[in-house]
Amino acid sequence: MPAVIRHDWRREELLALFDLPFPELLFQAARVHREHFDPAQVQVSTLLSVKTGGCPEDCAYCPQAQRYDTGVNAQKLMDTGAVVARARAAKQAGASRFCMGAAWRSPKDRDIPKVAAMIREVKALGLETCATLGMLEGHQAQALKEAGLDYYNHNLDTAQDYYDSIIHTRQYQDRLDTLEHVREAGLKTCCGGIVGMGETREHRAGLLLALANLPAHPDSVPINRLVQVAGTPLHGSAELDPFEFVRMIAVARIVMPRSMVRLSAGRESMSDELQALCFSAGANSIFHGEKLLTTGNPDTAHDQALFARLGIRPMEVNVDADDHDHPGTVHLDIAPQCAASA
Ligand code: SAM
Ligand code: DTB
Ligand code: SF4
Repeated sequence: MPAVIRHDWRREELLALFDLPFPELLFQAARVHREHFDPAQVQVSTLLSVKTGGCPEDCAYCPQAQRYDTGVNAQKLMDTGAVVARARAAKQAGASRFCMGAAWRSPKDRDIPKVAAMIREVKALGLETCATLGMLEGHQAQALKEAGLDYYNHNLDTAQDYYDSIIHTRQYQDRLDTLEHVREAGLKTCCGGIVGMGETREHRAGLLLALANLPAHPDSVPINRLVQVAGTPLHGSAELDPFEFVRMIAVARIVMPRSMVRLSAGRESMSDELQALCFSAGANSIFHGEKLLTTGNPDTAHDQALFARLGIRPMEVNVDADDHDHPGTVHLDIAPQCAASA
C-alpha cells in the first residue's frame, strides 16, 4: 500500500531514519520512490542568473552577497530577449524547466513587470517556468502567477536552530511567510536547503522536518551540497561525508514521497558513483547545463553519458506552447539509446 502523505512527522522518527543501517535506509527510500515515480526518470531543469551579484543579504554560503569578496561581477537584470535565447538553448539541450534566479533580497514592484515578461516568453517556448527572486509579497506572487509562472523557489536553507549561524539579515519566519504567499497565489513551491555547512545530523533532520511539516509538501525539494566559494565565510568548512549526503536524499524521499527531490548544487564535485547512489536513494531531478547561477555544474556531455550509463531517461512534461517550431512535449537529446556507445 502506498505510503500515507504525512505532515505530522516527529523529530525522533526522522532521526531514527537517519540512524538506519545504510542499506536498509536505501531500501526503504527506493520502495517509497517506486510507489510514486518511475525510478528511471529524472526531471531536468536549467538555471540562469538573470540578475547577478551585489546582494545586500549576508547568507554565509553565497558568492553573490556584496559584502564578501568572491570575484563575482555584479550584473543588472538581463534583457528579456537574451533570457529567451538562453531558454530556447536549454530546451534544445534537454531541459523541461527553466529557472530564473535573481540576487535580490526581494524584488521591487517595478521589477515585477520585467520578470513577468521573461516568464511569459519562456513559457511560450513550452518550458515549465521557475523563478527565485528572494522574499515575495502576496501581490507580487499573484502577478508572477498571472504571467504564467509554474514554480517559485525559496529555500528554508537549514534547520531553524542552525539558521542564526548562517544568515542574519532575514528571519526564518520571513521565509515561511514568502512560502505562504507563494502557495496562496497557486504557484507550485520549490523549497529545500543546503548541507555541508558545518551543521549536525540533528540539524539536517530539523531541516527535513520543517519541510515535511509545511502545510503542503514542496513540489520540488532541492538538496544542495555546499559549493565552497573563496571569500564566503563558509569557505574551508569540513566536507560532509558523502554517505551522509545520500542519507539526506533518502530521508527526504521517505518523508515527502510525492515531491521531486533535486540533486541540486554540488554535483560538479561528486563522483558518478555518488550521483548514482543519490538516484537510487530517490533523487529524481537535477540541474543540467554547465553553470548553476555563478558556479560550475557538470558539463552537458558528461551528464548525457551518465544518464546513458545508468539507463536514466529525462522526464518529459507537457506544457502548452505557442512555439510551433518547438512543441510542448519536450523531446530530449539526453536519451538512453546512446548507452551502447557510452
Ligand atoms: N536571492 C534569492 C534567495 O536567496 O532566495 C534567490 C537566489 S539564491 C542564490 C537561491 C539558493 O541558492 C539559496 O537559497 C541557497 O540554498 C542556494 N545557494 C546559494 N549559494 C550556494 C552555494 N554556495 N552552495 C549551495 N547552494 C547555494
Ligand atoms: C537551489 O536550491 N539551488 C540553486 C537554485 N535553487 C536557484 C542555486 C544553486 C546556487 C549555487 C551557487 C551559485 O552557482 O551561485
Ligand atoms: Fe542574496 Fe540569495 Fe545569495 Fe542570500 S542566497 S546572498 S539572498 S543571492
